[in-house]
Amino acid sequence: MSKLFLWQVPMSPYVDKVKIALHEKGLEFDAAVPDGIGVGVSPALVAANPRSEAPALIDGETAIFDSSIILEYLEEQYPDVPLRAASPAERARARMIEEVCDTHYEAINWGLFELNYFGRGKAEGMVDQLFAAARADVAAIHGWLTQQLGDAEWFGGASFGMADLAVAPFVGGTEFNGIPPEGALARWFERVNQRPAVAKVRAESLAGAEILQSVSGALDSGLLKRHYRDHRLEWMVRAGGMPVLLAGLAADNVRFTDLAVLTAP
Ligand SMILES: N[C@@H](CCC(=O)N[C@@H](CS)C(=O)NCC(=O)O)C(=O)O
Repeated sequence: MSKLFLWQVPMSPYVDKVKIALHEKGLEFDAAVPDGIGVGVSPALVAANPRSEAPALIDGETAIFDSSIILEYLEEQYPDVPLRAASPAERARARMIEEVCDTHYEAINWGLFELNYFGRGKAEGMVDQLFAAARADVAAIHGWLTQQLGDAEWFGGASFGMADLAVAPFVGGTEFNGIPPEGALARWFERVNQRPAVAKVRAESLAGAEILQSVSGALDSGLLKRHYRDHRLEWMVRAGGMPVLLAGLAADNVRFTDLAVLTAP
């Protein structure tokens, strides 16, 4: 078996989901950050992922993109340490939790990063309003996650599993942006961070986050265009940030998915 390889970027919850699963399964892998994320296209990344996003996993001749699809692949290809629950109903529940985190939850964290690290909303005087919207949405998502957890120790019930690794990076991202979890969710977050795989990935993510201190000027200099994909766009509009979005489009530091990338050389 050739060694697995993962394209990664710092502070990506999607990348971190995959890394936690790889460590939990005891799979060795190399990882690298592609050139040209955020502007331009890295031919090496696009060869593995025509969407030009991390994570992308390379396993010998097989290249896979999208964290959820990668997790399914790992579970099927490397079943020795299973991370899925035994029952179809529990598996479905874990997938629903993952879906909510990948879409609605990620969009809020995205907004928080925009405000905290990319200076978005200042020129329009909208920072307080957008923060308030983000706080309210975090409270809603954390409330829902707390319900999902119930009295159980893990999102997967009695044992750690896919749902736990699918939630942890997002709660970490929110905490990094100044909104820590509370109550049962906070106790779960403490527990989950005691797992060596989660702790290792979190430490690497936080170390990678240092780059954020130097990126605030990247939007102005044209070095970075932020990808307003899917729910991120919805979040900004719903939070009242239409003027922020329009300013970003005018300044050309906001971008949408470019389908030409699918066939980029
Ligand atoms: N649905 C994808 C989303 C992956 C994604 O959005 N990755 C971001 C990093 S968090 C990325 O690589 N963006 C590329 C860019 O901004 O150019 C997944 O689950 O893997």
